[in-house]
This record gives sequence, C-alpha cells and structure tokens, in this order.
Amino acid sequence: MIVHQTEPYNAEPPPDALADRAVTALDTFYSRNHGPIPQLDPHTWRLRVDGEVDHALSLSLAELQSRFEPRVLTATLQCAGNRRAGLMEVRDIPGEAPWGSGAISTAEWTGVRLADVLAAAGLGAAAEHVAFAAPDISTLAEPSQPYGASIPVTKALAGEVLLAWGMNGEPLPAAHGAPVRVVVPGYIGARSVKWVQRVSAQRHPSNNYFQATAYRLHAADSDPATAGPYDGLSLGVVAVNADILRPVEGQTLPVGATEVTGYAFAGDRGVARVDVSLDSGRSWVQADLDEPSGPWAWRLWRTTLEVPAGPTVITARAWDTAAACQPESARLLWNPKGYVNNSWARVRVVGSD
Ligand code: MTE
Ligand code: MO
Repeated sequence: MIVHQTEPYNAEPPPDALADRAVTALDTFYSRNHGPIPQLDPHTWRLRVDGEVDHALSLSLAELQSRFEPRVLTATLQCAGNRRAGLMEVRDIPGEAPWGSGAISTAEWTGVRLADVLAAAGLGAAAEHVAFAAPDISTLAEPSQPYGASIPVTKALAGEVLLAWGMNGEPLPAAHGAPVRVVVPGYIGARSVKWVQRVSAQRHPSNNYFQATAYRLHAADSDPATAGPYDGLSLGVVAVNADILRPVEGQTLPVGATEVTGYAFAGDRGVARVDVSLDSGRSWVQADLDEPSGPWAWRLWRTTLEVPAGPTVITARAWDTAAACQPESARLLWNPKGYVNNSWARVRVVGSD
C-alpha cells in the first residue's frame, strides 16, 4: 500500500494492484480515516434508529442479522479525493493527501437494506434526510467531533443502500467499519459511514463537520479556511471517472503491442464507453469493457495499443449512459479542497527497442 498517513491511517493500493480483480482483495482496499480506528465489541454493539420515526429501535448485531433479509451487493466506493494528485499538479492543495488513482476499490458487501430497517421503525413523512453517526473522534474537524454524514431520504430508501457487516464474504475488518458500516453505492465514499451506531431520520442534512463543512466543492477563488458551514456544493452522487492502472506512470515498455488496463465508474448512470488515445485525443480507440459485477460496481477495461519508440502519453476517458464524458483537463476542475478530479486519465510511458 502507498501510505499517505499513519495516524489517522490513510492508504491506497498501487494502481496495478487494482488491475486484475473486479472485486478488490481486503488487504488491497483503500483506507480513508479521519480519526483513530475504533475497536468495537460486536457483542455489545447496538444500532439506534431514531428521529422522525414512529418508534425508535435499538438493535443488536444478531437482531439486525435475523430480523431483516440479508442482501449481497457488489459496490465500488470512491473517495471524493481520488486522483487529487492530478489537481495538485495544477496548483498546490496544502493539508490534503495527494491521492493517486487508488482511492477507489470494490467489494462484495453483505448486509441488510437501510430501507428495511427504516420501515421497521416506521419512517415519518417529515423525514427528508437520514443521518449516520459513528464513535471515531476526529481532531481534524472544527470543533473535534465524531464522524458523521447524511444522505437524502430518497437515496436512503433505495434498495442499494446497506447496513453491512460483511466484505468479500468475511466479517468487516476493523479498518473498514466493524462491526457494521453504511454502504451508499454511487455516492462519494464519505457518506458510507463506518462503525455506524446511530441512524436518525431528520428534516435537515447532518450538521456534522464532515457533511456541513468538509466534502463540499468550493469555487476556485474561495478560501476554504474562511468558508462557513453550508458554503459551496454538497458532494453526493459521483461523476463519471476513469483511470489507467497498467502500464504505470513512467514505465518503460518494449516497442509494439502493449495491453492497457484501467477502471471506469459512473455510479447510478453506469459506464457506456471508454476511449483510449496515443495522440492526446486526436484519435481514439474503444476499449473492451469487462462485464460489471453488478449495477453499482466499476468496470475494468482493457485494450491493446502499439507503443512507438520514445516517450508517449496514453490517454483514456469514459462516457456514462447519460452521454456525459470526463473533462479534458484538471485545470478546469481545480478547487481548494481538491475534490472530484475526473479529468482524462494520462500515463506517460517510454517505448524502448
Ligand atoms: N466513517 C467513519 N466513521 N470515519 C471516517 O473517517 N471516512 C469516510 C467513509 N466513512 C470515514 C467513514 C471516507 S471519506 C471514505 S472515502 C470511506 O469511509 C472510506 O472507506 P474505507 O476506509 O473502508 O475505504
Ligand atoms: Mo473519502
């Protein structure tokens, strides 16, 4: 893993470690934390469901697992900071980790539908948002506070949002939210709250720092240090994105046929096409897309290109099923917190005889 920080632990897999498997191995899945990893006892853990509900619930893990129908769903999580390094090449972003292509991974999650749990509590008509609270206290927040987030109630009621205890058929590892985390497919990773202890139906979005202040897209000329809560755009639904996983940046390759592999992800829209270019976009070939592992999973893609002698840039861009394409340049996307870099993917290689 490429470790950006040990306390809190933030690490991403090297790009080519993601290239071979549609479902990422547990020890390869990226880790994004804002505080120390809690060690919760699954036997005493309880989930409180409250707020705009007819009757609040307090569920043990065994109750969560037995009262509701278990579901298995393959879904990709992508941090809003994925590919931030590309924005930092445009202009520095102090205080944020230079995530490369690997702040994205895919797992097969086992859990129950959040919608089923909310139905059991009797979701009230006044509820507009569903907030999640966790016990990990982040000193990065102002003031220091436990991690939290929220999603609109329409998303919370969609069948794909899970309260998950399993990852690739194993119990969730502590680093990924044991005993139970939220999985919000198609939203930025920040909404998939780990170590979840409380689900609250409410009229307003969560006022937690990580919903109200962080994970917001500020205008390029604004100063996030002076931005107040609710300034900028709240990030939720992911934009179409793709990156090249193999070959890797700076690699020397034999002249001739080379396989290029990467991922593309577009959340609820789905990936329609991936184009790859050896001439910075003057001409393109279409990559072969692997079958997706489900509607909420990324698609790995591959194509074979003829690498010439000398330096060459391999460029890739994805289109989603709404015909949106990635923007050409990170320059157009630069923002002070460095979120949502979905510009064209580029890898420089050298062809050698
Ligand atoms: N949940 C809690 N409780 N604390 C956190 O720091 N980080 C969020 C989200 N859930 C976080 C959290 C962010 S920003 C991301 S991208 C994902 O978890 C990362 O999940 P992972 O570490 O399992 O990859
Ligand atoms: Mo994230």
